[in-house]
Amino acid sequence: MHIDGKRRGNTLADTLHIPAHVRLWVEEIAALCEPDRIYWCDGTQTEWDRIATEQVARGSMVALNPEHYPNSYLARSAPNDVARTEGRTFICAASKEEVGPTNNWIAPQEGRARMQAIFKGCMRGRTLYVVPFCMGPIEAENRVIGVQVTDSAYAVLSMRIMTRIGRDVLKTLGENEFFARCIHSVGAPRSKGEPDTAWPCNDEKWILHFPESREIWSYGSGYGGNALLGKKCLALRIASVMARDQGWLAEHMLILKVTSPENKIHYIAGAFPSACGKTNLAMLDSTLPGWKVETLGDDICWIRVGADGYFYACNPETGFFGVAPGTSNKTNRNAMQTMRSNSIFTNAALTEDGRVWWKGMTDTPPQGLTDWRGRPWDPDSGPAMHPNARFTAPIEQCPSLAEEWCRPEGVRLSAILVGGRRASAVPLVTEAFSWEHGVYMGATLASESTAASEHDLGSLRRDPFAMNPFCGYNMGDYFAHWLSFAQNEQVDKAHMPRFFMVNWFRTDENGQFIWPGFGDNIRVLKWIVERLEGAAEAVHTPVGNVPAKGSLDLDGLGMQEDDLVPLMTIDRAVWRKEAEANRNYLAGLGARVPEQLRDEQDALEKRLRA
Ligand code: SAT
Ligand code: MN
Repeated sequence: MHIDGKRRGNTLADTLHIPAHVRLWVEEIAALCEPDRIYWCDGTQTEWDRIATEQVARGSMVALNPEHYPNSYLARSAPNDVARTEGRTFICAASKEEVGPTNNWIAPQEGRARMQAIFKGCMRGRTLYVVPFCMGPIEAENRVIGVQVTDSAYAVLSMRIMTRIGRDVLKTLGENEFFARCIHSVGAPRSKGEPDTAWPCNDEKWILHFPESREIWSYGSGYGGNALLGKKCLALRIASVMARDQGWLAEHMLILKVTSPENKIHYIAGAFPSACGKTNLAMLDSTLPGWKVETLGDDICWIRVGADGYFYACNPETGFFGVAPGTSNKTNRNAMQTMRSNSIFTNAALTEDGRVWWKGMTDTPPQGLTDWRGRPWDPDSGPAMHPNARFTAPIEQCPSLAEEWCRPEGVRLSAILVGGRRASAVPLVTEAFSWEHGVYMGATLASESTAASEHDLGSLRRDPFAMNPFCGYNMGDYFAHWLSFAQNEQVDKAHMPRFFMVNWFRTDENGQFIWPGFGDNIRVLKWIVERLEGAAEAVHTPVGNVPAKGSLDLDGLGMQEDDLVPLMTIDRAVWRKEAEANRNYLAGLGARVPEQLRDEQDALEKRLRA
């Protein structure tokens, strides 16, 4: 393909099927960003190897020891580019009211004008990579195709792990067929003509979403959630709007498969705010003989109602972008195995023999670490890795992967979990009374940060369905959308997934966790499955059904029935406060919170008074 004399595309582009409307759009973006070169990605291993080698040569990545981590790399970010920047993330819908109180808003026209100005010439001296990608299996009817242009090689390499990219995606995209336009730049160097640092980024960051045109403009950051635009930006923020309009759900949920000793299979999705062990639960290593958990996804779940009226879940990604610190062979063996090759590590510490390290991986740090800033580690100068150090690893390498993980039609959902980190009040597991009650549980979901749970309980962070940073429209409308499925004619009401609230984090008077968690969470999943099958007993409480005495399998756990009492008791005084806090929270979300949720609120308060 030919752009102009100076900015020729790679010759590879000649061998790709590039629909004219994609080519034109890329030309338009290139004219704005003025890169030195345009490169169309075909998504092959050869391409990945070459780009990675280039990045190592220019000091942007470190090749890890191939004996321990074949074909894997460590990247170190700029110290001011280590996480998502929610304060700089905007939804450019027609009105502020439409995005609601949980989103930042800029009017679309103003947003566009700003992006045109700030992207002008921002890629000078760099390569513009074109990454055609697909969220969901390519052959799935409801996959979403996007094209990301980016000047970040790290983003290109990461996108190849996290999504389906390249030749096959372009081949399936028809002439004039819709694709999500995703424009990303790490931002111009601060002073003109300045050479790029190992991790270029800009102090000024803008993450803009245009839900109407399904378009994303991201400037100034190379970090995962800001730069891999298929993930949070498209598969959650934009997709949540598409889902609202088209009658499906784009959720921040894991998907797992539970198999019982009798070979009964259930698929379960789960919404958990960050730092609640979502990835660990998705890869749970069962401690109950005969009970098996397999993984389908750890972050994003698209849910659709099938022609048969059941709910079908699908993970639109192909990789994990997981938090590294705390991950070890003790806490998550499957994750450790998954990232043993073909992976990218970001802001981890480096050992003398070319391996990565983070807190929790081993009891004591190895000698001679290089810290995440690339300096010999001095324990007095802070942790060796960044607390948000990440691993990016292909899902296919996960030992606990369920073979049907990428089935185009998805898997039939039996249950939906919602859970946060709660030192008090919330029982180990609570079954909702109804779909509406379950939506209420999701809508009022809250979590304490680790630090907060040690000190005061006041700093409870609200995170409805763990979607607070990811719902691309008004939260009240989002709750209404969830509720609408109970009235949806397409839905088989007898087979809707059942809601359960879980909490692995309740502590005793000494601040110690009461429940062992991790692999023993299978005991809770077992109870849930047995509830679904009408086998396990439950006790009715004002907040939902909790396990009856003897119904939770404690075999081999070393805990007695009495030890469970503090995990299951509902303290009415505490819960009246909890309910009041819920009421205030919902009120703060404004007038679009549906009446039906207020009814659930009233009903809860009434049950607590009775
Ligand atoms: O920080 S990211 O959005 O990239 C990942 C996450 O929060 O799950
Ligand atoms: Mn997430």
